[in-house]
Amino acid sequence: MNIPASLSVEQKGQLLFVKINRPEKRNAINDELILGLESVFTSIPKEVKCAIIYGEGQHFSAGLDLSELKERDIIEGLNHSRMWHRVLEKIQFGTVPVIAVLHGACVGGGLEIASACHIRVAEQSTFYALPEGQRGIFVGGGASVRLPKLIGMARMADMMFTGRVISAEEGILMGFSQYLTSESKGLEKAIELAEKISQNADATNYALMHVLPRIVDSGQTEGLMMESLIATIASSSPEATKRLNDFLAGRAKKVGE
Ligand code: 1HE
Repeated sequence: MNIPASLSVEQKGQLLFVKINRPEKRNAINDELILGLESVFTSIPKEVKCAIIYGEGQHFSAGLDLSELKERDIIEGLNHSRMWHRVLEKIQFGTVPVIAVLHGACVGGGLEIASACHIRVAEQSTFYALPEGQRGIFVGGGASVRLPKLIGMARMADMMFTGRVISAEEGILMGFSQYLTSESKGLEKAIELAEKISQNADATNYALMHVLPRIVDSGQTEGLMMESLIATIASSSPEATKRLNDFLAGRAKKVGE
């Protein structure tokens, strides 16, 4: 793995902790960092079941490192955006579900990274913005595809038209984050969730990561067929048979337990 100093990666049992570690620049994402994320998410160790990404310092991420932006010509700019797309697809469609723990600024490219994750836990201090509108540029890390699916097109357009800053509470109501915690409690919550996710059958996690988004992106006819196919594949695994038998024999937890 090619891990830059601005990224810390630690495996603890079945969980992988990925920390963006560039607090002096508010975790602004330069090329080294984004390529480091690619390296991490393309070489997840086999025994890992869930990854957690979070930021060091006062902010999750201030987005793209703007000091690198001014040095690119048009073709380099296109390649750069396509590189972000490639890396974020590796997070979204990698081998394990990824939980983002957010605090402070979650803006621009930072918001795009969080959007590519499977679950978002926001601490009270989190705020969201797309300053691209004010900087005279446009999102280039996949936000226009992923963010409207989470919060709706009108809200994303508003954020860019007006520079609106969304609070942690608003982020929950809009559907961007799924959990809101008090300050410094996000990681704890993410670990609790990651442990639950790690206990799922592999086929279920696979279906949620790789098939559900494709169903959502397709038409009803194709979507329903894909659902039938993956439902049949998942329920014919030995793991599913065992879990169903456990429930019928009273050995499995009831809903909510
Ligand atoms: C940076 C960056 C950055 C901070 N690139 N260097 N993103 C933005 O437009 C957000 C710009 N950043 C901010 O609005 C603020 O920095 C924050 C609200 C996130 C944090 O404020 P604060 O008061 O804690 O920090 P600061 O004093 O503004 O910044 C500390 C240092 O980090 C300072 O450098 P220094 O050398 O003067 O100490 C800042 O210049 C530096 N810094 N943010 C480079 N973003 C795939 S396309 C995605 C397109 C985008 O993401 S556009 C949105 C970019």
